[in-house]
Amino acid sequence: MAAETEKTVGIGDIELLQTPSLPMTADAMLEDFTHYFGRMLGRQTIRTKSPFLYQAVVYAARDRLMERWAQTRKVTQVEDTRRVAYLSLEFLMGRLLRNALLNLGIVDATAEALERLGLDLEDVYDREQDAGLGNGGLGRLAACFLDSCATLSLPVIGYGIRYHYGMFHQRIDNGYQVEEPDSWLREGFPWEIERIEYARTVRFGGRSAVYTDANGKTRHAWVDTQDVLAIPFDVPIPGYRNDIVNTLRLWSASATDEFDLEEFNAGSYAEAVASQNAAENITMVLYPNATTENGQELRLRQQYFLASASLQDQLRNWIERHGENFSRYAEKNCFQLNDTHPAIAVAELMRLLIDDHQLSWDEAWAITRSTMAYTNHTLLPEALEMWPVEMFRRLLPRILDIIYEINARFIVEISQHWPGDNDRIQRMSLIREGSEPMIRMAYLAIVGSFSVNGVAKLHSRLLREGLFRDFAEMWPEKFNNKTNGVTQRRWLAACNSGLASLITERIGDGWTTDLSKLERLREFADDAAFCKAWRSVKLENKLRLAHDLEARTGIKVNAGTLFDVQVKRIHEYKRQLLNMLHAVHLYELIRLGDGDIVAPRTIIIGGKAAPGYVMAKNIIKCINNVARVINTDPAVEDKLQLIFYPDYNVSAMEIICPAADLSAQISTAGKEASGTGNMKFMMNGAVTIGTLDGANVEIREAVGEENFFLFGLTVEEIAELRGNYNPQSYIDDDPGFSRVIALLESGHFNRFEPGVFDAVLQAIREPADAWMTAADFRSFVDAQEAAEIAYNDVERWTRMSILNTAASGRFSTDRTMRDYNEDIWRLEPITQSQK
Ligand code: B0W
Repeated sequence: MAAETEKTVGIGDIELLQTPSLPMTADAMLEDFTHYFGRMLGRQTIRTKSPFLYQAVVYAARDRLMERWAQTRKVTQVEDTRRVAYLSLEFLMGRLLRNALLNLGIVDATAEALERLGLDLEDVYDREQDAGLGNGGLGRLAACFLDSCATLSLPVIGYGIRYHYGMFHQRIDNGYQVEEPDSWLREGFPWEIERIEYARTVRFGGRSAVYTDANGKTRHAWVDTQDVLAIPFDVPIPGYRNDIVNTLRLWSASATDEFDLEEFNAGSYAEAVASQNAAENITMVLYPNATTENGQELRLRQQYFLASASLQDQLRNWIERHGENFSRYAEKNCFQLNDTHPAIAVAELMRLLIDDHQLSWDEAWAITRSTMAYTNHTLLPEALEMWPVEMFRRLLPRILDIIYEINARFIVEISQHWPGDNDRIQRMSLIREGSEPMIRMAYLAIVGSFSVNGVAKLHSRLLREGLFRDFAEMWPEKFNNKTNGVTQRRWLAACNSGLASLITERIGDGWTTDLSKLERLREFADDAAFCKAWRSVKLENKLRLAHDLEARTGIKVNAGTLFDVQVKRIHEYKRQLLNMLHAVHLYELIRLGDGDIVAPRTIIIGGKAAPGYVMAKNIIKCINNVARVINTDPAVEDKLQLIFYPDYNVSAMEIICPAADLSAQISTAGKEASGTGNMKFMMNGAVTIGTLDGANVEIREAVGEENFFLFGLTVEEIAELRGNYNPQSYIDDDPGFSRVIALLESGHFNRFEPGVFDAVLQAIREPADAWMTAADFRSFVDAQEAAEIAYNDVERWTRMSILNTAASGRFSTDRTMRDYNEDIWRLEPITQSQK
C-alpha cells in the first residue's frame, strides 16, 4: 500500500513563503530582470519592440506576487474563512503590469531599474496586450470588483474562461467596421500559472439514467457522455499595498486523454484529433454579443463548462478540508452570478450534490438557495437569456431533468402563494411554453438564489416594479440594489498620474483606499492656484489624447477645444445617433453663420458594434461619413471636429477619460442599467451631459444639478409617450432639426454612396422607435448649448470639473464591494494577524 500513498511536503512553512522576502528595491528588480531576460528567456540584446523586455519585467514583479499569493491562499485554507466565488463569462482585465506595480508599491523601483539600462517603463507598459476577455461594462465591472476585493482583503475568487481569442480588434475601412481576431495569447501571457493538478472533467451529451443503489434508493446518473477536460490557469490579483493576492481562475478546455479512443484505435487518427479540436473549441472565442442576439449552442457549452468546472473546483476544495460533510457548506460559501450567463450553476450545484455526493433533494436545495446570489445587468428584453429545451435535452439531459424538477416544485410554491392564479404560474414558470419551449435563465437564477440585485438605484427599482415584479411580490426580501463603481487605482491613480499627484499634494493619498476623501477637494474649488494647476493637468491629458488620435487616425486635433466624448459599445439604446445628429446640427449652424459657437469643440465617438448587429454597424458608417465631411470642410475648421476613435478598449479608455471635458451619457431613459464609463469620466473631472438613466441619476444627485447637464424624457414620460409617439412632428416643429434631417438626406455626407443613411433616418422617423431619438433632440441640443456656455467661462468650468471629481467618492468599487459584503456575502476580511 505504501507505494500508493502520495508524499506531500508543504513548502508553506519554509522561509521563502513565510513572509514576503524579496527586496522591493531597484537593485533587486534589476537583478531579477536580468536573470529572467538572460537566463530564463535566453535573450542577450534588449529590443524594445520585442515582447521579451516586457515579459522579463513581469516575471520580476510576479515573483513578488507569488510569495504573497501563497500566503493569502494558506490563510484562507487554514482559517477556513467563508469565501465568495464570482462566476462570470467575462473579465475585461485590460493590461495588468501598471496596476500590479502600483499595488505592490514598486513603480519607482522598477522605473529606476530600467532607467539604469537606458529604458523607459512607459514603453514597457505599452508593450502589454489587453486581456480583452469581455465585451464592455459587465466584464470591466468584474475586473474592478477583483481589484477592490483584494484591496479590502476579502476572500473572493473570480472564475472565468480563458478564451483563446478575446474581444475582436476593430479596424475602420472606408468608414465601415472590420473585425480582426484578437490572438492575445500568441506571445504568451506571463501572468498566468497553469494548474494542471486541479483539472476537472465536464460532461456533455449522453443520457440521464435511473438506477437503484446498494441501499435500495433511486438514483440518477448521467451516462454515455462526451467529456471535456477543464484546465485552470490562475492569474494573481494583488490588493493595494496590503500583501493580499487573490486569484482569478480561468478555465481552458482540452480533450480528455481518452478522447475518442475507439476511433483512435481503429486507426482514424485524424478523426480522433478532430474531436480533440471540438473539445478545445469550447474556450476558443469570446462571444462579442453584448446585449444582442443569443442562442448559439457553443455559447451554452461555454456557460455550462464554466459553471461545472468552477463548482467542481469549489467542492473539491471543500472535500479536501471537510470530507463529504456538507452541513456547514452554506455557511462558508457563496456564489455570485454575474448576470444569467452562469445561471446554469443553480442546476449544476444540485446535480453535483445529489448525484455525485448523495445528498437528498431537500438538502441540496437548501444549500443551493442559500449560496447562490444573482446580479442582473440589463432590462433589455433581447438580452434576457432563454435556451431551447430541446438544446438542453441534447447537450445537458441530466441538467434538464433537474430544471424540470425545480420548476415543478416552484409551481407548487406559486400555487400556495396565489391559489388558483394560473396566469401567474404561466408568467413565472421557468419554462416558456410554445411551439419551441424555452428555459428562462433569469427565472432559474431568481428561484435558485437568496439575493437578486440590480446595478443602480433606478435599475433595481425598475426590476422590482417591472421585469421581475411577480418575483419581487413573492420574495420582496430577495431584491436589493448595489450601485456599480470603478476602481480608483486604475481609473485615477494609474491612468491619470498628473491629477493623482495634484490631488495627493493637497489632500494626501488616503483617497486611493477611501475615495470619499475626495470630498476635501471641494475646499479648493475656488483656490486660483489649484484651479490653474487643475487646468494644466487637463491640458496635458488632452495633448496626450490628441497625440494618440493622430497616431491612430492621422487627424490632428486641437487640444484647446472642448473635448466632448462618448465611448462605449455601439447600440441603438445608447444613442450614438443622437450624438451624430448634434454634430450635424453644429456643422449646419457654423456653415450658415447663424449660430454663435462660443466654444470650439472636438466630438469623439468610439466603440465596437457586435459583428451581427447590422444597425449598429450602420451607425458607425454614418458617423464616419459625417466625420469625413466635417473634418475636411474649411468652413468649420477650428470650430468643430468629429472623430471616430477606432478599436476602443480598456487601454484606450485609460488615455481617453483623463482628457475628456464633457462626458456624453445619453441613453434613452430606462435602458442603461447603470453605466460605468460615466463614473470614470466623472472621477477624472469631466462634466456629464446625460439623461436620467442608470447611475447618471446618482451621479447628478452626488454632484448637484448645477454641475450636470440634464436633458431628455424620464422613464415615466417615455412610457407615457409609447403608443402615440410621432417622431415626424418633432422634426417638423423644429426648423433646426428639419435642417439636420434635410442635410442628411441630401447626400451631402454620402456622395457616391447612395443609401448609406437610409436605415438610420428611417429608424429615427419610425413611430415604433423604441429609443425615441427624435423626442430628445431639442433638449439635447439645448443642454449642449448650456454646456458650451459654461465651458467658455473658464473659472466656472474648472469649478464644475473639480466638484465632479470631489463628488465621485461613492462610485468606487470599494464602496460597491462593501455593500455586497454587508448585505449579501458577509465575509470577514483576511486580517494581518491571521497571517
Ligand atoms: C453583456 C454580454 C451579453 C452577451 O454576451 O450575451 C449580454 C448582456 C451583457 C450586458 N452588459 N448586460 N448588461 C451589461 C452592462 O453591464 C454594466 C455593468 O453592470 C452596466 O453598467 C451597463 O449599463 C449594462 O449595459
